[in-house]
Amino acid sequence: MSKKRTSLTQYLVEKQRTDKALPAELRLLIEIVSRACKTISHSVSKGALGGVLGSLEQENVQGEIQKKLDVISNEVLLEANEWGGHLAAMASEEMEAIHRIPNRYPKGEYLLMYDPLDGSSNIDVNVSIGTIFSVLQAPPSASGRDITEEDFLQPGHTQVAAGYAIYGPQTMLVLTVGEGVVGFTLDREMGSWVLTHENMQIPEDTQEFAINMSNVRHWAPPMKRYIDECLAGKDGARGKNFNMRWIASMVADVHRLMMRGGIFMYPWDAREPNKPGKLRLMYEANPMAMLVEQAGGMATDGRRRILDIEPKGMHERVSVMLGSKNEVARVTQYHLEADQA
Ligand code: P6P
Repeated sequence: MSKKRTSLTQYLVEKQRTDKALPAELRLLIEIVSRACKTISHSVSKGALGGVLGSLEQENVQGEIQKKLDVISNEVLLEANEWGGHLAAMASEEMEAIHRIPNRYPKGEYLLMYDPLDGSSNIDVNVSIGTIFSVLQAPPSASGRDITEEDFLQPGHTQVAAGYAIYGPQTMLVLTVGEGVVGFTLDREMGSWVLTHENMQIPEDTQEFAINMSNVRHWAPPMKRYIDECLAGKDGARGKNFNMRWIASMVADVHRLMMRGGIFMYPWDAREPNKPGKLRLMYEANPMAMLVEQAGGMATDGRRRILDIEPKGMHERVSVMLGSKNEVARVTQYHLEADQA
């Protein structure tokens, strides 16, 4: 008799029954986002056969050339979430302004932010990419009026849910509603998300780091100090060897450390000294930081807990160091020591 498999719906319904009940509208939101990710997975997996590869002759708000699948994925999430009555508004990496729910539909209390297809540079070369999402509650002061961008600008510790879908050899959905982290694998034959990872935990120690080493000459001294010690291996200060991975797709690099530990870093660098980093706070760093902390890891910008950062803008960027707690604590300590020097 094969092991009984729990679907995402059953997992969420059972969550609704626990003491920290999962609100019905949040459950609906998660189910709708997960269904949209199935649609995106289907488009991504077609690749060249679906006519969805390649770039458009247009840039997004980040000044990046948009891939066809960036736009398709963004539209899938917009259309999936407009009519449900669970959202007050949405925001996306691919859209400059927030997207309010049209007046023809009922509005709910949640705010959804997402990067519809992160790692776009990997789409055309068949390397894993993903969708990242973050859920906030609209502030009570917003009731009875139009949602504004300011209503989204809440620190990451106020998120009520966060997750990502990774479109790789398997399509997986990794999710937290604030009570640990669970992973679901897409059963393509049944078209359902099946619970396969009931309690994802990040080991506190690791010997594997992820960073784009081609930027080493641009880093600040404490970042160079940490990486130099990793590269020095067992004959150096750390007394152990390290391995390096860099997929250049945040979802894939973070999923690896969610599964086996590791530290992921995208630090400040001198190429754009006025920007704290490349990655976006609201819909990349914050959701990943919530997942990592819920799995026993740590997430900082080199100095501060990411989830405590008070956002100033929807597309604000941030330096990111997250993963195995003891390594993130060490590289953060090096930054703080450098500030004191
Ligand atoms: P680089 C993808 O474009 C992304 O935003 C993240 O998914 C990824 O971690 C990072 O940028 C890769 O940046 O500079 O190595 O190409």
